[in-house]
Amino acid sequence: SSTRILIKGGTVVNAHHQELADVYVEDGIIVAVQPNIKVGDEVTVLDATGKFVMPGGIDPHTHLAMEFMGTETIDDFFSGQAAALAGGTTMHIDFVIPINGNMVAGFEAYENKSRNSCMDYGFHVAVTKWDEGVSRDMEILVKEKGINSFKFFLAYKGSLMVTDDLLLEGLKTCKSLGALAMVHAENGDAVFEGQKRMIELGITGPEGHALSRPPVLEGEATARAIRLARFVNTPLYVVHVMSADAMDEIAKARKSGQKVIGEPVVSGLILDDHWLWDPDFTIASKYVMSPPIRPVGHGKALQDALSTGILQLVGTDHCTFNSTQKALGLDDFRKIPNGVNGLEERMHLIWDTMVGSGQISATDYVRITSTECARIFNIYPRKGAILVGSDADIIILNPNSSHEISSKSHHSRSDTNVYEGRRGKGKVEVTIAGGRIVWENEELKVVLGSGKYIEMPPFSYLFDGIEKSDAKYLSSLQAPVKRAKSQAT
Ligand code: DUC
Ligand code: ZN
Ligand code: ZN
Ligand code: ZN
Repeated sequence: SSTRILIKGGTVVNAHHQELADVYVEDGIIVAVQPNIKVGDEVTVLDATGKFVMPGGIDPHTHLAMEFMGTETIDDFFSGQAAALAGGTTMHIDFVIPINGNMVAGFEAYENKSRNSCMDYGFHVAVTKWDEGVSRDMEILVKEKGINSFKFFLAYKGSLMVTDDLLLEGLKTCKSLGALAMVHAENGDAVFEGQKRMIELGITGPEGHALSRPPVLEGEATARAIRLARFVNTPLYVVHVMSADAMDEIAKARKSGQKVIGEPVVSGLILDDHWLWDPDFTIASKYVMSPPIRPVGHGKALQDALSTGILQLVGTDHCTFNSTQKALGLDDFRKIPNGVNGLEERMHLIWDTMVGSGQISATDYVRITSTECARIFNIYPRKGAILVGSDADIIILNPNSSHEISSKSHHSRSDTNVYEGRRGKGKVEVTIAGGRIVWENEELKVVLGSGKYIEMPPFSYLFDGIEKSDAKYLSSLQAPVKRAKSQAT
């Protein structure tokens, strides 16, 4: 049976343009975008008068069903995706963590975890060690498995962290495969030292987390990764940019023409670190993530950078643990599982904070929540657009309605929410994923197994011009200095 939906009378917003138009969907694909589309009675009609019709959100950064810090995230692919759909996100890209360094085995494990998906998804794969097996695995993942990005952790010494020699090998291999290198930019050795310092001072609570890994360590690692990517001449994607320090490095590199992408996350844009000083451990510990949520001022600087194009897209780093899991670190902040929620809240919070406040337009909103992600990971215009032929991943947002966030009503399995009690303008009233209405009248109607794995091809637009600049560099080396033979005696 075919599903046919007509969305009537709304303002259709794409990253490049907005217009009053109807949108007609058949069998999961957008087949018409124009005013006054006429259809028969077998079609489900949604009235979007006075509302915005936009591409579903794409979250470039989530961790569902991840084993981490001695436990596993409370949201798996089912609960995480259901939460996402209720909040207007219709695709996410999760991070495959290798099994004992084995990336293909890790990928297969994530294929299993995501088997019953109710929305479309893709994967990045982390690189956590280096040998010939790794470069072969990277090649298999790019050429056969639909992977076009690899993440390198410069923090988490002793588990996920990579050293500079490994990062350099990884950057070279990414470049040769047309894959995008991503970095978690904090100096892991210095974080380790900072943690020791706090414990020696007797600071064992959640505030020690913030104090042990200050912005300067994020700035250092961001600068280092950017410079090494420039040395290799390959594009770089900096995940979860949390500080002005890191953002300044990205701004400088972009100004010089280097291809560096910066991804702030909702928590870094909106929250500040005062929560970590809360006397109630349950409250303070829920804000523990890495890099840490920063002091007042950083969030606004990141918002400004997003609105001026220094930063390009917004993720969440959704990585949820309930309060009993967070209590693993009751006596030692180093054992608090790192991570906050955001997958369900991202679209609402960014609308309220950035569009509701007048900082950006609706078209910019679509760009930073959906279109830019699709372009970077090379799946545009199938994703990230309301165009004829695009996948029918669509939201209807009512700008005149409002929304309150609470763990009592959210769809994540977590018993807490870092945005508890927050009210904002704008409400996603309908979510259409893969041509199905999955969220309407505050009700989820997800279909297990309907989510598709989206293969992401290599060599995105970020690789344009790299061959040419390499050739220019090489030819500049091929004019050796002429020295007289007689001097060599
Ligand atoms: N940071 C987090 O807070 N959680 C998951 C991994 C990470 O880098
Ligand atoms: Zn990270
Ligand atoms: Zn505050
Ligand atoms: Zn992450």
